[in-house]
Amino acid sequence: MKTKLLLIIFSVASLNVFSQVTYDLDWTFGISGGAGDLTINQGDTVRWTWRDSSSHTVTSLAGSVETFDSGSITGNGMTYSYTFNTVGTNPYECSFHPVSMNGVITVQSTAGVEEFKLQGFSISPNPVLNELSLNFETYLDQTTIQIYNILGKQVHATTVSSIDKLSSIDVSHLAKGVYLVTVISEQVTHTRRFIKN
Ligand SMILES: [Cu+2]
Repeated sequence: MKTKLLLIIFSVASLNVFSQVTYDLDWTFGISGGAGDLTINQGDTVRWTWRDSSSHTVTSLAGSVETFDSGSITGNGMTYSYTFNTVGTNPYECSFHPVSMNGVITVQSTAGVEEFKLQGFSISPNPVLNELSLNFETYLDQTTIQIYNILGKQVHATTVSSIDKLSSIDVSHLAKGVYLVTVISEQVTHTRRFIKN
């Protein structure tokens, strides 16, 4: 925990390294009740893609911190993109179908938060008997760890909201053999091979 705090304080000097991300949302009937919701960072873009042939809009509602309106767009595969620069919430809807097409884009501040990108990782020991250690170069935000056997069958999957530089997985229950451990974080994927004894 102490390490994480120090990293955050240290990173205030490097705010501009934040990379912008484009998020994709399908835009069709039934995108409501949370399906149209996203939480993004300041400077990120949302791209809505029309998934039917009806006319729709992407229109911010009163109460949105930003004002945006695609106007009426018709055609499967058509898109509308908007880049969010203001921190806050943005309820929006299709003005033709407000009940069945709506959502909320929540924009988080990037101030004071370092972007910790997965830049690969090392594992030890290899071969492993009981506990596989994963060594990351940085602390990571939301991260998924998956283990696949040689046949491509997933035998382990965990997703955590944050992960320390050194983490371990209990693999004592796995059969002897060759496995792949895949780590996915912020749309970056890295895989390592290990042998379970
Ligand atoms: Cu619509």
